[in-house]
Amino acid sequence: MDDRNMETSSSTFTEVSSDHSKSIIHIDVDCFYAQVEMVRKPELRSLPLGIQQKNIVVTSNYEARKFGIRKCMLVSDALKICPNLKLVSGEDLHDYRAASNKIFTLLQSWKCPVEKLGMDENFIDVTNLVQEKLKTLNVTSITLSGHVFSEPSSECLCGCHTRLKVASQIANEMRHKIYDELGFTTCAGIAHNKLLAKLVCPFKKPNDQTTVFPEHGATFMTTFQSVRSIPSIGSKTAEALISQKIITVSDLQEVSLDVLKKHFSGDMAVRLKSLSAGEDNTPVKQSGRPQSIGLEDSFKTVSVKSEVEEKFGALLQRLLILVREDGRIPVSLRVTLRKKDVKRLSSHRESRQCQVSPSIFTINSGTLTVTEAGQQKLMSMIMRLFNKLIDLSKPFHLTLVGLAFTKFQERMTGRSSIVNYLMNDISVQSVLNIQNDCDTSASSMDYSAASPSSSTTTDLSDGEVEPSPKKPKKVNWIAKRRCLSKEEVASPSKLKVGELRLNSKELEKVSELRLSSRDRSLTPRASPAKDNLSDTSDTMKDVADGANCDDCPSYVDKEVFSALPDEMQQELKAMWKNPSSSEVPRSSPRNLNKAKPNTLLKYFVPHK
Ligand code: TTP
Ligand code: MG
Repeated sequence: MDDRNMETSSSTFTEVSSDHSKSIIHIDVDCFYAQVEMVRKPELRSLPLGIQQKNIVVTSNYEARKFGIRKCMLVSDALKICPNLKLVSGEDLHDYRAASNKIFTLLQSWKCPVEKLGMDENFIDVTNLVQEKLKTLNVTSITLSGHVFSEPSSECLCGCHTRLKVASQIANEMRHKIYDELGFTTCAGIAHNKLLAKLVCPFKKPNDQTTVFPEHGATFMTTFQSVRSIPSIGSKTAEALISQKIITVSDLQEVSLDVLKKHFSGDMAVRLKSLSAGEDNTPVKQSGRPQSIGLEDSFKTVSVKSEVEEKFGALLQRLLILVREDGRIPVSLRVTLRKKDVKRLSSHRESRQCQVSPSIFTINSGTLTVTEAGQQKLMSMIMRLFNKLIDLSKPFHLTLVGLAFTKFQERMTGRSSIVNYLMNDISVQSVLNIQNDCDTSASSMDYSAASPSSSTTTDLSDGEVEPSPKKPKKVNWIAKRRCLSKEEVASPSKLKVGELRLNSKELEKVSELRLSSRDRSLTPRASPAKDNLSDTSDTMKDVADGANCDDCPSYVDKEVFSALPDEMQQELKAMWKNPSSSEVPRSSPRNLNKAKPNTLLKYFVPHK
């Protein structure tokens, strides 16, 4: 600790640590995969049970843990210490994902923000719910449910003790409901921030809960022997800290901010100090659908290209099933490798990603599918990325390959968006033209914890920086005319892009019918375009007239125009009437390639 000025943990962070206003619960399912199997087959409950992926026991029930079975143990080692260990394959993640989703859905019934973290963990911000409950509770009678890391020495003036006690009651309620409705026992951590709630959660495992009060945050943190125990410290940061002889969380508390700043950015140094003191102001972000869907396969070593290709092929097959279940259209693909590197203390991953043309995917009867040819295209993209990551002129040794779709096309936007008309039931080949082979990411390192075997990574973090898909370079429009029946026109969802194909000449012309983002609202009442009309009554008349296109410009195909939904017709008419109502400058055919962000053009691509 030569290069370090000693500093007390509280000296720099008193301001942050005085904010105890939040009440956060972290819930983790006990021996998750094993419980899913035991719920499915109750006879497994009384047996020591291990969940096997390849030659590894990824988890085991608590009966097996009595024998010393630990997560990620080799099957051979596990059987040595527990010959009666019942092994169940955990390679198919379907039921685990389904159980995970059920728990997440159940937790949402408390109407608080729920952030899903991996398969079996959730953060719930119950701050508002606690406040609501406090209105009806007798404060003096509120007791803490479960355990406490350490009894508070004196009452905190901000009232956080009472709030956290109420939160502990809510956590208890949640855990009981999960058990009663889904059959899973869980652990919970309760604290005024996510960091402490997560770290205190396993304090009394299994099937119990623990609260840590703010005054004990820093002390609680000193119980962790490795800086790596802090969730946001990955292996790279840990390595950098260890190289400065900062090994335990206490070491991190003691090192001065100035010393840290020599090795990390200012923000990072401050963040590290805060974390070491048990401070964390990151919000619980309501989870939506995962930002990426991925799979990884780890193995002892693979050094031959054809074997790598085989591994990727198998991963791709499984990944396509996940993507089909998700339903969104991927537009970006990431390949990850873990190279065996004896020189480094820890293994490291490298990734590359490229954009994927949505035309690879089609939607048949609402189901996302990929043809054989599409799969081959994906495989060649994968191998191209692989070639960029590996210098094939030299020997290589891999211990993991991973595949993930990291960006998805949003199929729906705002209620009044023109996109809705085009995107409902859309046949994907009609959307953006995104280059297949454009590698957009520099080689990047991924320091998230490696899973011992195939695993699903549903990345929910904001931290992942991904390049946005490039805007279409070329936008040609497609010719096909068809007049829809009245019912079809009446139902925008039935108006598929495939039925709106125009010929390229027409499209060049129609492209001049700019729809600025401001003008996306299609109802005459809400449309700024309409607001600029000199004669509002005409517009209203047009609505009544339906597909009347007498005043359409000559180049507009009336058949095609009549197939558009009424609201879209109104908007187009409004713009023909008053071109200046649109903020977008009149585009020449040359400008077709530069479709404005919210023009119709954006939603069409060359016919393949
Ligand atoms: P954990 O919550 O780490 O473990 P667990 O729920 O099995 O046990 P605990 O009672 O200690 O919480 O992980 C959740 C699931 O993720 C686990 O059941 C199996 C899977 N898993 C892997 O696939 N690979 C891994 O390396 C680990 C640690 C878990
Ligand atoms: Mg768990």
